[in-house]
Amino acid sequence: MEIEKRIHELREIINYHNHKYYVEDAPEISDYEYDALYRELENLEKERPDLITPDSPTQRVGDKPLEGFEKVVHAVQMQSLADVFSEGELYSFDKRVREAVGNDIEYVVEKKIDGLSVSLLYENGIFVRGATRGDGLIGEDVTQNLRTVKSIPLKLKKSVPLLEVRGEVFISKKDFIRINEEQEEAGQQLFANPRNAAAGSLRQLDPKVANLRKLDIYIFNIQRIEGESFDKHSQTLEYLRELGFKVSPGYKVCRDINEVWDEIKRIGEERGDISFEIDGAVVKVNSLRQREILGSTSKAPRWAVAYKYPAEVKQTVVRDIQINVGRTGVLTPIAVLDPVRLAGSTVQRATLHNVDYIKEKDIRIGDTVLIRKAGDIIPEVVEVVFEKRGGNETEFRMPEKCPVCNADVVREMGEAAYRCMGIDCSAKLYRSIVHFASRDAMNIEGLGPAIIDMLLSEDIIKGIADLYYLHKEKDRLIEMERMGKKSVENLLASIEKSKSNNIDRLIFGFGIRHIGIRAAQLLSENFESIDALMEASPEDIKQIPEFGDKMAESVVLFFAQEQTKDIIEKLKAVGVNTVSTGKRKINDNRFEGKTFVLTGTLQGFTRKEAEEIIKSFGGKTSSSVSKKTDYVLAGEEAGSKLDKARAFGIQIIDEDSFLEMIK
Ligand code: 0OX
Repeated sequence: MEIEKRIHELREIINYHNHKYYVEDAPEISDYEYDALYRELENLEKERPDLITPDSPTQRVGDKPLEGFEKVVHAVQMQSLADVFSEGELYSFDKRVREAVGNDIEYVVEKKIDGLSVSLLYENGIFVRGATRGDGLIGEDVTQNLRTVKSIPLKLKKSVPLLEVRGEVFISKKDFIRINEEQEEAGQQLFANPRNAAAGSLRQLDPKVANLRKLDIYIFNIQRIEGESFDKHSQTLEYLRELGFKVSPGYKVCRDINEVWDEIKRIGEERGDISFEIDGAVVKVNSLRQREILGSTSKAPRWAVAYKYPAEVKQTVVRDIQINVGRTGVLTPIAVLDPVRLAGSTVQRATLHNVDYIKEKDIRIGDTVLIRKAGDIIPEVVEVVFEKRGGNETEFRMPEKCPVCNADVVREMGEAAYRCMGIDCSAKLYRSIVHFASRDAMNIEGLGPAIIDMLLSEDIIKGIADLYYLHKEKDRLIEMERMGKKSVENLLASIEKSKSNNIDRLIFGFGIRHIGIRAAQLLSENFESIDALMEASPEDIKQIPEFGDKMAESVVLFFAQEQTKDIIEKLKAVGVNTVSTGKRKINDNRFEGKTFVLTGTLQGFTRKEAEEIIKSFGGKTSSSVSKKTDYVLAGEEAGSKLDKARAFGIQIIDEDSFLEMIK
C-alpha cells in the first residue's frame, strides 16, 4: 500500500515539474533533482509492474518500432486556412465578416507556426490517440510518437469526459540545426527546414528515434468537447491552458481590424527573433456564435484567414561565383555570399540561374546584392546595389572546360544553359545516383549524398546498377569511415527493398530529361513494363494526352542508348522489378493555393506539359496576370504579361527556378 501511494505521489510531482519545464519554460528544480524523482518512480514501478498505467510519466517512449501507421478518420474535419497576402486583402476579409455578422466584432491574432497539424484525443482526461492532419478528413495514427512530446500532457489537470484538440507540432530553430548536424555526421540526408525535420520525426516508425528529435507542440483549437461550452475562442484557449496544454503563444484579442493589422506588423518585426519558424499570422473571429453564422467552404472556415508575410529581402556581398554541375551536365553559376540570416536559415550560397541572368542583372564578384528566397525555399540574387559598387568588382566568365571533369563546355543553340559534354563526368554521375536513391525515386533510405560520394571516390560503384551488387562488398563497407555494421545492414536492406518498387519510381529515378514524377507515373500506367517502353516509338508515347514531342522524343532517345540497355539488363539480372504494378498517388500539394501564369516559350516543356505539372502539385494556372497571380513563369520572348507582372509586383520565375521548385 505504501508503494502504491508513493507511486501516485511521484507521478503527481513529476507531472507538475514536467509542466513547469516543458510548458511554462520555468523549471523549479534542477535536472539532477528531477532525475532522482524519475528514477525512484522507475524503480518502484519495476517492483510493482501491475501498477504501471499508460499515463505514467515513465511510459512516454515505447520500445517497439511500428510496422506502419494506421489510418484515422477525423470526427471533426481538420480544415485548412485561406491565405491573404496584403493589407487590402485583410480588410476585404473584415468587410465580408462584418457583412455577415454585423460590426460588433472581435478578432484573435495568433502566430502561424510552421509545423504539422495534429489532433489529440483525451478520454476521461487521459491521452488516448494522436493523429496527423492528412488531407483533413483522414490522417495517420502517430500516438506513439506524440507521446514522446513532453509538452503533451498524458493526463489532464482536470478530467473531461471527451476532448479532442488541435495543435501544431514543430521543432525549434536551435534543435533543427542540431538535428541536421547529427544527420550529416551519420551520413544521412539533411532536412531542408524545421518543418520537414518535424514531419520526418513524426513519421518515424521507431519511437526511440522520434524521442531524440525534441518535438514540441502548441495547441490552438478545441475540435470537440463533452461537458463544457464556451462563448469565445479566447476562453477556450485559457481553458486549454488550465488543463495543462501549451497554447498558441502570445495570442492577442483585437477589437477591430486596425488592431489586427498592427499586431500582424508587430509579429512581422519580431519574426526573426522567435525561437521557432512562423509562416504567417492567423486571424480568427473570436465569437463562437459568429463563427457558426459565417460557416465554412468545403476546405476552409470563412471566419479565419492566414496572413502570409512577403518574402524577406537581405543585403550581402558576392565573394565568388562558383560552378555547380548538375545531373544533366548543366553548369549553374552559384554566388558565394557573406553569410546572412534570411527567412529562418543562414544563407551562404544563392543560385544565379545562368549566364544571361548574371548579364542582365550585371552581377559581379565583389558586388553588394539583395537576396531573397524564391518560393520561400531557394535563395536567389534579386539585384545589385549599384550605389555600393566601388570599381574593383570582377566580371564573371563561364569556364570553357568543366570544373569537374575538364571536358568541353558547350552552349547549344537557343539554350540558356551551358553543358558539360563529358560522358563520364563524375559530377553528373554523382548527382544521377543521388537522384536515383532519393525519396521520390527509388527511395533508398540511408543512401544519402555523403555515402554516395564515398562509394564513388573509393571506386566501389561506377553507376546505379552497381548499387544492387553492394552486398558483395559488405565487409569493405563496414570498414569505411562512419559506417557501422548496423548502418551497412540497414542500407543493404533498403536497397533490397527498393527492388520491388513499381516502375514509375525506376523511370523517374533514371532522370530522363523532361520526365518528372508525374510523367514517370503516366508512363508506368500506360506501359506494362520497361521492356514495352523500350520498344515504344514517339508516336506510341504521344498517345498519352499529357505527352508532347519533347517528352516523347526524350524517352525514346534515352532507351535507345546502349548504356541504358546495359544498365537495365544488369538491374533485371539482380531482380529489380521492371513490370508495372499499378498506380501511385502523388501526395505533394506544394503549389496548393498558388496561381501561375505562363508566358513566352519554354525550352524543356510545352505549355501544356508545364500546366500539367503545376496542376499535379495542386496549383492553378490562368491565362492572364492579375493581383491574384502568385508566379509568372517566363520563357523566352515573354511579352506584355511580364510588364503587367512587374507592375503588380508579382514574382517572376524563369524555367530554371521552376525546375528547382518542382524538383
Ligand atoms: C498554426 C495554426 C494553424 C483552426 C481552424 C482552421 C485553422 N499553424 O499556428 N491553424 C489554426 O487554426 C485552424 N491556427 C493556428 N494558429
